[in-house]
This record gives sequence, C-alpha cells and structure tokens, in this order.
Amino acid sequence: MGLLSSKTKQAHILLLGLDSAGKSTLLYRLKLAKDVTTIPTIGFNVEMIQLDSSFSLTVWDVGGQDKMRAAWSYYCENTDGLVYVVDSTDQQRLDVSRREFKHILKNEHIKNVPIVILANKQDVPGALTAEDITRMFKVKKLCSDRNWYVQPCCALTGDGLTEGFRKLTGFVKSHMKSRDTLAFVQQK
Ligand SMILES: Nc1nc2c(ncn2[C@@H]2O[C@H](COP(=O)(O)OP(=O)(O)OP(=O)(O)O)[C@@H](O)[C@H]2O)c(=O)[nH]1
Ligand SMILES: [Mg+2]
Repeated sequence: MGLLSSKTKQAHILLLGLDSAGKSTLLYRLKLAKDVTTIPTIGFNVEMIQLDSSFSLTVWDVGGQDKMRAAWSYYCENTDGLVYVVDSTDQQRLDVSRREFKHILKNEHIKNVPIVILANKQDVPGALTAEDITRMFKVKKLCSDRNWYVQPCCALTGDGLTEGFRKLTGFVKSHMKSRDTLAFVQQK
C-alpha cells in the first residue's frame, strides 16, 4: 500500500466476536485477498484496509476466547465503527455470542457507534441466515440508538465481506460527520 494522502480520512474499527467466529480469517482475506491459515488470536491483530481512496480503516481484531473477552472493553476507546462476527453454524454458542454482544453495546465509548454484524460461514449447509441472526440477537431493539446492518458472508471465499465493510464505511462517514458538527457547535 502506498503512502496515505493528507486528504485520506482514517477510522478506527473494532472487530469482535467469539473465538473461532472467523475474525482473523476475514481480516486477512480482505487485506491479502487470499485464504490464510489462522491460529487463535492471543491479544490482537491490527491491519489497515482501504476500500476507497479517501477513507482508510484501521481494523483491530481482538481475540475472542473466554479469557480475552474481559479485555474487549479496553479496545473500545476511540472506536468509530464495530464489526461483530457471528459463526452462523455454532448454534450451541449463539446465546453466549448474543450475551457478549449485548454486554459490549453498553460500553460508554461505543455509544451510538455504527455496527455491522457479519453472519459468517454461510458456505456451511444449515448455517443460520442473516435474518435468523437479526431476530435471535434482537438487533432492532438493541441497536435502536445507532445505524446497523447484518451482512451474510463467507470469510473463506470473501463473499459478502466487501459489501459489509462498504456498508460500515458509509455509516462511519456519517457518524464522524455528525460528531464533528456537534463538536463544532459546542465550541461556539
Ligand atoms: N467453513 C468456514 N470456515 C471458516 C470461515 N471463516 C473462518 N473459518 C474457519 O474458522 C476457524 C476459526 O477462524 P479464525 O479466523 O481463526 O477465528 P477468530 O474469530 O479469529 O478466532 P479467535 O482468534 O480465537 O478469536 C478457522 O479454522 C477458519 O478456517 C467461513 O466463512 N467458513
Ligand atoms: Mg483470530
């Protein structure tokens, strides 16, 4: 990637979800356009993704293992957008994932921050659909204070990933704009 021009805006994106949801696989699929073999993330990975010339995303992929989840809240500061990844085949842990999702939404630093939920592993027969996950996670109710979207995807092939991140970019741009306007008005 070349140097970023001074006109390029940057956004800080937090990528969360339970262990094995597919966060690192999708991050490197987007970054490198190929399938990489991942190992469980201890700590975090951070990568810059640029989907258009005027906007770049710094994506923080934080490990989702049980003992890592307590640390999620430390990564919320300065976040402009959240991507929450769900393993659509892991019906046994869907409730745990929903609970963690509900919990992180209460974090003061990500109040009103836009969200894209990625319903991952759509290549697996029997995977829950984006509509199933919207309903089971009560997304309409929990996210009524912010822009949100649920995108079906497959991190292995990349299907749906660009669409999901483009949707998020649109939300983040308008979120940053209204935040800047508010700060400007408050300064006066
Ligand atoms: N079938 C299928 N497998 C996937 C998909 N995405 C990820 N996987 C597999 O799921 C496993 C876990 O993927 P990771 O990307 O390491 O998961 P993670 O969310 O980063 O997990 P932690 O780092 O532990 O939080 C790997 O074996 C991936 O190959 C997908 O879309 N379809
Ligand atoms: Mg990982």
